[in-house]
Formats: sequence, C-alpha cells, structure tokens
Amino acid sequence: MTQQLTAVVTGASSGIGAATARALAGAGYHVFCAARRAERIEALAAEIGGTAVVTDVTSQQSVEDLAAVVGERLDVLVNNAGGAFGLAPVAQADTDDWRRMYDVNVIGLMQVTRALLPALVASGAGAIVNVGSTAGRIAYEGGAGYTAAKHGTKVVTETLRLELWDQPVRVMEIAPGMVRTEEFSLVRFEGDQARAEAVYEGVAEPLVAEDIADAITWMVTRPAHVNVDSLVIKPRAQAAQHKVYRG
Ligand code: 8X3
Repeated sequence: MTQQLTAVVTGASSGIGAATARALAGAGYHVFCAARRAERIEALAAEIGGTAVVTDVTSQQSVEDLAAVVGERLDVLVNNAGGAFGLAPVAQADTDDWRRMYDVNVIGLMQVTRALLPALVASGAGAIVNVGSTAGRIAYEGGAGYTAAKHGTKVVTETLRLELWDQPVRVMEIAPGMVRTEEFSLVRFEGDQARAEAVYEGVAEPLVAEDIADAITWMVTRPAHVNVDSLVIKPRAQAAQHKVYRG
C-alpha cells in the first residue's frame, strides 16, 4: 500500500490557507490545518478529512508542538500564515504593526520551516511553497512595513533554496497580487469595512483564494525535479500594482 502524501498549511483558518487546504485534500493529501483559531480549523479538518493543529507560527513552542504532531515525514509545507497591518506612511509608522508584520511574515515562516525541514527531507521529495506577495516585488506608498516583510519572505525563500541545493526539497514562492479574501484587507484596516471594500472597488474580477490554491496545488504536484522558483500571479485587471482597471 502506498503511503498517503501529507501537507501542512499554515494560516489555514481562512482565505488562501483554507482554500489551499481544501485543494490539497482534493489532490489526495492528508492536510494538517495549522492556525490559531481552533473552531475554524477543526471545522475545516472535519470537512476535508485532515488534522487540525492549533498553531501560532510566531511562538517557538507552538511550532515545535506542530512538528511533533506531523511526525517524522512530510511531503509539502505551505507557509501561508501572514498579513498586513496598517497602511501608514513611514513618517507615521506604528512600530508594533511593523514588528507584528515581520514576526508573522518572516520569523514565523522561518520557525515553521526550521521545525519541519527534517521531515520534509525525510520524505525524499519535499516541497515548500512560501506565500509571498507582489508587495515583495515593488514599493507603494504606505506599504513599507508590509512590503519590507514580503521582500523578506522572498529573500528567505531564495536563501533557503541555495542552502538546500543538495537536499531533496524544492523551495518555491508564489507572489499573488490583488486577491479578494474575506479577511486580508479587513485585518489591514482593523475591521474598517468601507476601507477594505474600497481596495477592490470597481474591479470586476479580482483573484480569489481558490485561484491561488489552484496554482499552489499545481506547483507542488509537478514532478519532484521541477522547481517553480517563483510564480507572480495577478488578476487580468491588475496590469501593475498601481495600474488597476476599475470598470
Ligand atoms: C497583497 C497584495 O497589493 O495589498 O499581498 O500589497 S497588496
């Protein structure tokens, strides 16, 4: 009997993470759904036949507990937990917001990767997908805390690929542009629904979480020698970060 493939998805409680957990389960993986909100991931795990693991990626202890649940072998790690807090210019930047962004988008990703790397190597064909952003490719006004953190995600990915050059682990990054999810902009604007809505105003078809989940599933299901280093993905309406067609 062949062993069922396994995947860990962080930030699995909503948005891209939840959609990716569903998509990978649909592709045959047993998915460990990791996030802080127990109720959400328990419902998701029950729906897809996976395992819910309450995890705070910024906590070293919590990440070690996740690794203990996963065990000795892991095929896929999707480092999706992340987020933006605020849109203040540098001159008015909130230090705590910046710390939180670096903590979750960079340090959290590192901690989870460090803890799960032995299991990924042990699979003989591990795959890591780090969820970056077009914010890790450009700069925009008010975005520096987030763009700096997502540039960090990108560079950590590149560094890890160099360091694992002789190991059986692919290291990939997906960099989505405008994706309309239930929470990304709402979290950024601390629950201000009107500001969150304005981000997508007039855009007939922003990307949705399922578009990114589909791309991630494609990346990890390529043959083990195929490393999709980096995949930038935007809605057709977003020709560039500042050039969005609003019809
Ligand atoms: C989200 C993309 O444009 O809000 O990662 O920075 S953006």
